[in-house]
Amino acid sequence: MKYHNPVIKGFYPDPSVCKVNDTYYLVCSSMQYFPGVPLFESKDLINWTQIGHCLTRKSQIQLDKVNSSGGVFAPTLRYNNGRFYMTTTNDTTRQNFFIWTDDIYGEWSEPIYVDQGGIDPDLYFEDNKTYFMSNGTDDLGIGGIVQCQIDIETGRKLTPSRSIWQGTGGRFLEAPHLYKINGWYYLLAAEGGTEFGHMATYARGASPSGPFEAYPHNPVLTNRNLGGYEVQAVGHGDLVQDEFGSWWLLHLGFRQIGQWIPYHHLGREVFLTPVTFGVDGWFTAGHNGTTLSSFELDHLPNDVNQQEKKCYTFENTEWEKDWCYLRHPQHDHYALEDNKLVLTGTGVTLDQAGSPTFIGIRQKDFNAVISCDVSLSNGEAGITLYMDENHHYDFAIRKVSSGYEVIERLNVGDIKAIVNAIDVKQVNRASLVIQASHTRYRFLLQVDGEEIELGTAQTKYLSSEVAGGFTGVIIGLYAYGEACSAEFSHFKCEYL
Ligand code: 6LW
Repeated sequence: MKYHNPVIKGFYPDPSVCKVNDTYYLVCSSMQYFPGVPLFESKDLINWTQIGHCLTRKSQIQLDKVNSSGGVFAPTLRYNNGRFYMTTTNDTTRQNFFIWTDDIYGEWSEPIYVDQGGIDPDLYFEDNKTYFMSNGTDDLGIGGIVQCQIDIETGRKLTPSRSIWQGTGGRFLEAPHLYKINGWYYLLAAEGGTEFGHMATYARGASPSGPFEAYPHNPVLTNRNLGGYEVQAVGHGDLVQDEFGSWWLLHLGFRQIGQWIPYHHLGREVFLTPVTFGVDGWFTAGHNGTTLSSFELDHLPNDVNQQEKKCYTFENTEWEKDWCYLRHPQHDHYALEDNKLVLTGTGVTLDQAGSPTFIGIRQKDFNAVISCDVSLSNGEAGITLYMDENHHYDFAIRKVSSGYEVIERLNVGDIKAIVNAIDVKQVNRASLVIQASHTRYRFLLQVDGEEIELGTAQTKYLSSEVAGGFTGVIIGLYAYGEACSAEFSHFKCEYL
């Protein structure tokens, strides 16, 4: 059976997975977007369905004013004694915390904070003990993967924080996950930074607190030596065993725009890579330690059929699952109906690290046709291809003194310009179409069945390599202006 990577497309970084009975559950980081920590389920590790988010209340996570790519960093999802736990970091306040639920399809608890620094927290449960790990510096000032024991009811530290492994010398040692497999304790981590030098490394020991011996052939997984290969930056993974006893790594990676075009704008996505344990107890991963865009494996059940949703509309998506806001929205500015959306603008623009009137869906692939009808009274409303407040392309209709105009605005760093505009006189509605490819977006106004091209813009100027940060392009619908009431209908994002 053959499957294609990524198994979850679009800006869904830092995956963590656990298996309960016959179902796999997976979470990802979400930075400044709300709700936070998208939550998925699967029966086969290949087809994933979002079931909600873990952070759905402002009391769980404070995102007001967090910078782009601040906020919610990597999470870990674990299950112990009938209870799910999700631990993560609010990187803006530098606080590690966890929440829990006894119903993964329901609400999660209020945050329980842990007084250990660093990022990428992990939980490991054994013999009524809870081990909490993160990267950073321990109480003796030693760096590495730092561990303490905590009271899982209160989060209180029960032991000092101690560095238990210092990695293999790569920069940015992070993403620790501890497992007990066949009598050995395995400590998996990431090194090299979440870009082209990214790696997965690991060590093993006879105790949950080490000492740990590094796998002799680290990194166990990296694409850093595959110059020109589309899949790059693989690392930051979590191990899981399937019902047939095979092991897998779900990890992040990104797809660059082209074979020799080292830019990515879709964000870091979720990849599935096979893992093999040797008789010596060490494991290897992937194809000679690399991740491929597809794997053909005889130990995958033949009845697994990889499905992919290609068309997203208002009618076939769910506002609270598929869509997201920038930080905390003012809900009375959003009228979310099954087949239309009415947005009320404010004075907050897309150029501010705030919460403009904006609701978005992750761009999940390169080639797409994005379309929506927009009508408004005042102000401005339309579609934005949004990486952050300094890197977004806006395709909108706006009120001007002579009536209305449709504009193409490019915002790339210090360059913020309306590069094309069409005067639509007294017509206060527009049918907007954006054609997306690997390298370009084309902006077309549909008038009486004809398409008028306003212009095009390169995808690479919305890439993480240009913008920086840890997110990916979000297809946003927005309204701006105190007196702006905008109606959106017939939204469709079709991947080709
Ligand atoms: C994540 C950490 C990282 O917590 O980026 O670069 C953070 N490495 O593993 C956000 O994705």
